[in-house]
This record gives sequence, structure tokens and C-alpha cells, in this order.
Amino acid sequence: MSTIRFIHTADLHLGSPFKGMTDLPASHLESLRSSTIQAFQRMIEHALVSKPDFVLVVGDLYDGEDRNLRAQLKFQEGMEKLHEAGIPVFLSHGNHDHLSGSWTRVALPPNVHVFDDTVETARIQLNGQDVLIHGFSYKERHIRTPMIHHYPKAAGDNIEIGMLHGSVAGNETHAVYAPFTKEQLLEKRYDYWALGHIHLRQKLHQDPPIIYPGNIQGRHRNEKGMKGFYEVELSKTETALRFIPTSAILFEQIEVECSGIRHANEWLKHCWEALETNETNIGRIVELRLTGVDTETEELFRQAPENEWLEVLREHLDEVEPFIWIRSLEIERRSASLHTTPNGMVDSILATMEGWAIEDWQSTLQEVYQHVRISKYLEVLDEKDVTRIKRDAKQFIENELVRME
Ligand SMILES: [Mn+2]
Repeated sequence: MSTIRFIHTADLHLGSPFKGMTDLPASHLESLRSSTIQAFQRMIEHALVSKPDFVLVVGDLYDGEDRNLRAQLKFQEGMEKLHEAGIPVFLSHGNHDHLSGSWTRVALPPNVHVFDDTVETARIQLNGQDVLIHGFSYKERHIRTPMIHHYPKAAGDNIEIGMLHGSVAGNETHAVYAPFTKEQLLEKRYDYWALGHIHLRQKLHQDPPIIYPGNIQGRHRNEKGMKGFYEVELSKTETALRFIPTSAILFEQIEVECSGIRHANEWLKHCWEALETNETNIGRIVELRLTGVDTETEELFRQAPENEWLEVLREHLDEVEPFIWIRSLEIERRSASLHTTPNGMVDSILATMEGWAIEDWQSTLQEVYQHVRISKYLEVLDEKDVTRIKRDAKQFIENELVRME
């Protein structure tokens, strides 16, 4: 059979409200709130030009179970364009846009196949041969039992593709939905596994490919870098994957090397040089880390409140297009003095903190995380946050307590 070509995308999260980002200036927040739809439209534009044989959307089309009306209409519009171009779409709903939610009805054109809540097989004829696509939609938000057992084994010479929104069993960093193991996927002998749910782009297996394309637009500081989808060329013997970027706004962390800096204007220049290196022509939300801060540079930073440095930098970047918004400024002090003068109290505090497992952190912070009003503005506490909190705490103790001596 000859080669087929399709788009594999997932986790569009259309209509994401970006609740945790309300500290952004109104115009940036507005851009951010339309970024998921913009990224989706980039995908549609790409499809209209490249004309793939079909498009797969593997769950979480919408961010909320109410399927935000505006997002639905934009999605419908996109599907209509693909319909006019004769491009079929196979889609399944995930944990975010599960079938038990309630939403305003919007009819999709006939080129769109929506998978039911049990695993079923859709067929499409290409070059005179059938391509089989297996998948299901989430009946409710929490599907914690494996669904992999319901997928049929491949039989015959057809190209067979599995669509599955879920995660590897035992993965601690995400809520585990429809868990599976890599071996279970391979046992089905499909030619391609189109996964969704994990927002970080990754290949779980090379041949046959088991792929998470990631989401099409970062939604917070833990979803950094360029996002997009894959265009896949697939035959019985070969695969080629091409990543197509879609992000409308970028989340980034950038380091500025500050050793030897003695004057404020010099610092601004360094910051600008570090920011300038990015060549993507889109708005950026940046966490800036100032590294290599020696004693004299630290002295310089101490001459004005930390907040003022941030304000000054924001002002400096005010006119830049597309926008660069510095979300936070973190000064990483070298504090070399501590290591030469051991301090019993500091050491014991740090050792206690080091000994805490993620569960200890969660229980320590539970009052905040379970607070009725605050909790909805917080993202799930993960390893990266804990590392950051530890680093900040260590620095705080070193700078404040040690200095008191
Ligand atoms: Mn998702």
C-alpha cells in the first residue's frame, strides 16, 4: 500500500480561561485568551495548504465540559473549511470535554467523525485500500480504568491507527486516565498510536510510532516553549514525522548572566540581549532568572527594591512588538559565604526540607491548596514547583538569617 499522510493533534483546550494569569495587563490577557483559538486556526490553515488525507484530534478539544460557545463556533468554522476542502476529521473527546457535560448544541459538518463512548472502528478508503482508525470518547470526566483491552488487535494488511487519550500506568506527575503500558499498545500491532492527554510533546516508541503531539498552545508557566502538532507520513514500512508549530503566545524562562555587572543601565542591556535571541515572531511571557550574581552585583540590586527592577525592565520593553511581558524576576545569589561558615540551624532547616516527599509538601501547603477561593487560581503542585520553593527558601534563609549573625 502506498503512503498516507495525516495530521495528528490533541489537547486543543479551546476556550481556556487562563484564570491564573489575571496579573497580566488587559491587552496581553486578551491575546492570551484567544491564543488557543488562534493556534487552532493555524492548524486549519496548514491543513488547507498541505491537504492531508485526514486529521486526527485526540481529545480535550475544549477546555471545559460546558464547551465554551465561542470556542465551539470557531471549531465548527474550522471543520467547515476542512469539509469544503474534502478533508475528513476523526475526533474523540477527552477528560476535559467528556460526554456527560452540558453544552450548547452546535452541528458539525459530515466530514467529521466523532467517536462514541465505547471503542469503535472507523474506516476510510485511500488509494483503494481501507485505513482503520480505532478510538473512543470519554463518557465522563474520570476514566481511571484501562480502556486498552477494548481495542481490537490488528488483522490483515490494512494500515491501522489507534487514538487514545490517556497516560502510562503509574505516571505520578499527571492524573492517570485510561491507563496503559507501552507493551499493551505494541501488542495491538497497529501502525501508529495517536495519543493525547499529556501536554508535553514526546515519542514513547519509534517503530511503530507511539506519539504525544502535546498541546497546540502553552497554557501556563509549566507549558513552556513552542507547541504544535505532527504531520505524519505513514506506510507499512516507514514513518516520517514533521512538527508544525502553532503557538500564538510563548511561555519561557530565560537566564541572564549577571556576573561583573556594576551599573543599572548595563543590566538592562544584558537583559535585552538575552531576550533578543528568540526569533519567534509572537508575544512572549517570560520568567527572568538573573544568574551569576556576585557580591558587587548583589550590592547593586540591593540599592533599589526588587519590585522596582521589575517595573523598570517592563517599562524598558513597553514598546517592543510582538510584546514581551516579564512575569517575574528572580535573583539567584551566589552567597558563597555560607559554604565557608557552616551554620547548624540553617543546615538543619535545609536538611528537613530536603527530606520531604511531594506528599509532605502537599500536606504542608494544603490550607492554601484547599482554600475555596484561592485553589482555583493555583495549578497542581508538581516536582518542579517543589524544586523552586526549595531553592527560594534556601536562598531566603541564607540571605536573611545568615546576615543577621
Ligand atoms: Mn489535555
